Formats: sequence, C-alpha cells, structure tokens
Amino acid sequence: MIHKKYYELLKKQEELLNKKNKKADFYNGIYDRYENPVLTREHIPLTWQYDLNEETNPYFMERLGINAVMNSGAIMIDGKYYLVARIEGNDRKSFFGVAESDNGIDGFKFWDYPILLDDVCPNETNVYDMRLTQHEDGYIYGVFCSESKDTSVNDLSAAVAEAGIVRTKDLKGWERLDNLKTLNSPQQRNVVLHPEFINGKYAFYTRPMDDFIDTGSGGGIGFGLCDDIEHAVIDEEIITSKRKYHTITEAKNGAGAVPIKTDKGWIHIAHGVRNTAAGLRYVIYAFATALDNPAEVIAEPSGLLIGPRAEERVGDVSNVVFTNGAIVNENNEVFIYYASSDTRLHVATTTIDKLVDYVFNTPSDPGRSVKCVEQRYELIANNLELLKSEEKND
Ligand code: M1P
Repeated sequence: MIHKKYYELLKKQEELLNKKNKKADFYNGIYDRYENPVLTREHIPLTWQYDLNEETNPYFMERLGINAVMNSGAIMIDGKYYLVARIEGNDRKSFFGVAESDNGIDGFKFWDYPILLDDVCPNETNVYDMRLTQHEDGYIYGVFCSESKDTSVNDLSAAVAEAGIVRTKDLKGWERLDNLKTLNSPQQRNVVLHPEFINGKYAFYTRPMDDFIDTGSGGGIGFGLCDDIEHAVIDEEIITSKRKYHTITEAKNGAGAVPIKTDKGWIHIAHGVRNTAAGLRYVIYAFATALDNPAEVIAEPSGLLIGPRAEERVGDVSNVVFTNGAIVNENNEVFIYYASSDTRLHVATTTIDKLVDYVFNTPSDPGRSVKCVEQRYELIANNLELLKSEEKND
C-alpha cells in the first residue's frame, strides 16, 4: 500500500511544478532575470527519493535524498526545451537527469528515470556538468567531467578530472565513448565540443589544468582538434580567451554553453573566477570568436555578464554563478541556464540581437583603474553633451 504522505507531498510538488515564472524586477537592457529558479531539489520526483511502500517505509523517510540541482546542459529538440541537469545526491555523488519544458522558463519536469551511464570507467567516482552539442555529424554529444581519485599521491582528497564523452540521438539511449585525452594537459574540466567540423576535424574547447582545483600554468580556455571522436586525442591546445591579472578571470575561466553562431561571430558564454578573502567568486562572461577561426577572440566585453545577486549568492558553494547550457529558439530568443551557488538552476533570457550588441559594442577592459575612469569619462561627457543639446531643443 502506498503511504498517504506521498499524496500530500505530491500535491505540493505539483503546485511547484505548475507555478508560472515571471520576469524579475531587474534591468540592465542586456537580459531578463526571473523570479523563480527553473530547477531545484524540490523538482526531483519523489519516486527517486522515497520508498512509497507503507510496509517497508512506515515513517515515509527519505531513503535516497537529493541535495542540489544545478549546472545543466541545454538543448532544443522539435520545439521543446530539454535540460540535462546535474543532480547531487545527499551522498555527494552527482548524476544526470533530463527535464523538459514547453517554454523554457517554467514547467520543467524530470523524466521517470535519471540517466544511467555505461559503467566503463571503474575508477570514475563522480560525473557532472554536461554540455550538450548538436553536432553537424548528426549526433548530440554530451561532454562532462569524469572525476576519479588520484592514487598517485598520498592525499585523501586528491582527484583527477577528465572529460567524459557520450552521444545520443534522442537523450534516451547514450553511447559512452573514450574519455578525451589531451597530451599536454594532465587534467581537464569544462570541455565543450564545437558544433561544426573545423578543417574536417572535431574541435573542442578545453581548460588545461595542472591540478584538480588550480589551473596552475593553464592560461585560459583552450582549443584543440581531433580526428576521431570515438577515441578523442588532442595533441595541441592553443589558448583562446586568456586569464588576465585583476579581472574576473584571474584565478581561472572555463567554457560554458556551446558557442552560438551569429552573423558576426561565435558567441561564447563562459565563466570566470577570481579569488577573494571570502573564497573563489564565479561569474559569467561573454566573448566572441571569428566565424572562420573559432579559436580567435574578436571581441571581449569588459567584466561580467551575470554575477550572483540576492539569494543567488548563498548556497553550498556561495558566491557562484555557473553556466553550461543555453538554447536559441526559432525566434532567435536566447535562454541562458545558470546555476547559483551550486544549489539551484535559473534562466536569463535575451535575444541574439541583444547578445551581439552586448558583445561587440560593450567596451573592453582597458586593464587599469585610470584607463577605466577615462573610459567612463568619455561616456559621461557624451551623455551630458546630448542632455544639454536636448534641453536646448526643448
Ligand atoms: O563550485 C563552483 C564550480 O567549480 C567548478 O568549476 P571550475 O572547474 O572552473 O573550478 C566546477 O566543478 C563546477 O561544477 C562548479 O559549479
């Protein structure tokens, strides 16, 4: 017999799932934020957490609790919005689940089961942050972090991050391919597959790292080509968006959503990290690369695009916003899915036109305070001039 508490919790959950999302009272002209997160741990089906049987679970206890739902890959298929969410159990292991919605801003519902990956890496302890690429070869690829214990050092917390690769046609059957090998970088996280062939090869954005947490000598977001996606090996990585001193990318950066193709260039929505007395601060930034060379940065607006605000600032890993998925719909509206503080997932919406304007017309960071003030002076002077001339005309 099903425990009666189940129906009570289900009703509450259905109310949450059916709640309409509204644009928040926030303005910057670049994108809109929304009042409610699109996914939280409260969105996870009760059947994933509770044994519903009154006989075996008389107190209706959570048996396999969920701690957080966050960094999600995103894709549109036949007009529907799909997220492959990172779900973290109370046991700290992350896994993936597909949630779908008709409009991309609310009503996301998880499918009956999470994704069960082929168990091909016996040492793999954790998986997270899948990027979904609709590749021109016809497959949808999922590239994610595959984490194992580092047994070469005497440190319980030492770990190795690699890029795992799966592919699918329908988000239901997933074929696991070999993990990516980068010959010059011992560790990799935040790897994204470019959607088109470059010189007839598969192209990856990488994030060379010497260590699990620190990128060490890794200079920024890398880019490399490989011939065979089933056994992907990158011999050489070049750096695209570089880390820079005293900017939002000083400590590290990493590719986020799959680059968006526009008439003026590929738009990248990535994350940058700086260190503070309160720990690392993660923000989202954007840049563009050339259509004929997706590794060549042609525009990089100054500073952050999305930073953590209000309740977004607090969570399991506070002061973090992170993205690994965006969707462009048939009306050229852009849905940027970003998680806050490694706890819940939000959406910000904009359009291709606005993103292009933002990326190509926002001044770049001149690098020093005095130059930044000069930059602002110019803006103010032009504005005051314009205000004066309008006043005269009135
Ligand atoms: O905790 C913040 C983020 O940390 C990692 O990002 P990075 O590799 O740039 O340090 C990721 O593990 C990400 O999942 C997490 O949100």
